[in-house]
Amino acid sequence: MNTGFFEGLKPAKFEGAYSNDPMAFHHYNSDEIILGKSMKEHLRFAVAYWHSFAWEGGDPFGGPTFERPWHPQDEMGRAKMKADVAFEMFDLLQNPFFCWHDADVRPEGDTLAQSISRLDEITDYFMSKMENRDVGLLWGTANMFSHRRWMSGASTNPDPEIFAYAVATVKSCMDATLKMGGQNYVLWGGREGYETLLNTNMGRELDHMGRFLHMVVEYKHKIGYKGQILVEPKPQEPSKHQYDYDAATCIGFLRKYGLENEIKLNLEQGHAILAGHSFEHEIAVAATNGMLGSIDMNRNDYQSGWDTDQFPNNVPEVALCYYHILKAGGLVQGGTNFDAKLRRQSIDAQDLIAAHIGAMDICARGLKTAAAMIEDGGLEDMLTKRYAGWDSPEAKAMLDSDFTSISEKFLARGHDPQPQSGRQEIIENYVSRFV
Ligand code: XUL
Ligand code: CO
Repeated sequence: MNTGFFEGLKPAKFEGAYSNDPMAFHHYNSDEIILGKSMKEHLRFAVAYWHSFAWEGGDPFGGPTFERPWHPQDEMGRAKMKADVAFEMFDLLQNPFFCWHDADVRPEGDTLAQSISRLDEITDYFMSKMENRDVGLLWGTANMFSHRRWMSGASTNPDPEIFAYAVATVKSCMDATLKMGGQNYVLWGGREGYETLLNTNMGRELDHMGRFLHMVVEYKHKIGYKGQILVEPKPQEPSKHQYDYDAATCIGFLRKYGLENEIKLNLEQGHAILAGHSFEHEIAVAATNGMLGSIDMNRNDYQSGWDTDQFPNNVPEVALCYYHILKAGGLVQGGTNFDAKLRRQSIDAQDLIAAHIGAMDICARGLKTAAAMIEDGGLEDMLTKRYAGWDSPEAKAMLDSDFTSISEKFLARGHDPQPQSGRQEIIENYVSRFV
């Protein structure tokens, strides 16, 4: 039975760039072929359960602004109503995937055993709804940051009993992800970090986190899970210092603990900004190290300095992200998860749908722009020319040589190399022609 939450709204259709209908797709045309694959296959959109259905619209200065029929979220009947509404939204958007944390989808039990049995029950309920629909799980994850038990961390908690609680929690979420055919399992370490070094043994905590991730990988193989294991970098918020600061830090950590062939990265636009990077920087760092897994697409408010998790609306930014994703071979098993929430004044059901339609359109424009730049080949040509000096056999041989021989030969040549323009403005103008 339909809940009626989205009453009056129809499945969004592609109507083209000049349509005046705010509830239609203007750019996202799921079956349109771009560089040999449909937009749907390239972008692999996912709805984030936490922001769309679990978040109640509170902020540090005020309580919930959303009044949803599934509130308060403390009872399984209403968790099922929330799931009914979620799948009604998926019917309207035709998004191929969604993502959840355990805490988004089921109320916390009185014991961990009860929480786990509720997760089993609700994920069975999801599966019954997925049977006759074209929607899958992009990733599952455990919320090990909201409840007070996690305040000093999960795998990095000074209390070994909390470490054990974290193991049992992640095990149950991995089991549910496998059961649902989830393509990835994500670990974001919201409280894997610290507030002050005065009470923190950093080396010990890092070793515990490394061992914990090894156990995740061991369990993955034990249960025959074929999905990707991903960690999600973020520099701070909620912890003052988070161990998974950015892509480069995570890669260094994964290499140190011998996990570089088992774990990839889930990168988020807003987290990149918090770390003082651009999103394409993070994507390029992961891609260049063979560790690009998936993306959380959103945007931050550049004025506030917070992780505001807004829906994306900046085509030039998004275009450069997809340019680097396409260059790296695409999202493959990953996807584009809208880790984005409404503003707290956007209280209507229609706002939720419109936010996703707009975000899907922005990503479609970004993808088309990126594909056009790839097809034109201008950026690649400029790179080829810039590094052309390295194509000569003498230059290549230098990389197999040593300091003494390179110095001697260079001095013998008596050459005075002249600086060459980086042509940044010309290249930026080139990019602007496509956006
Ligand atoms: C928090 C964040 C999380 C992760 C999943 O900033 O991005 O929602 O994506 O735990
Ligand atoms: Co995220």
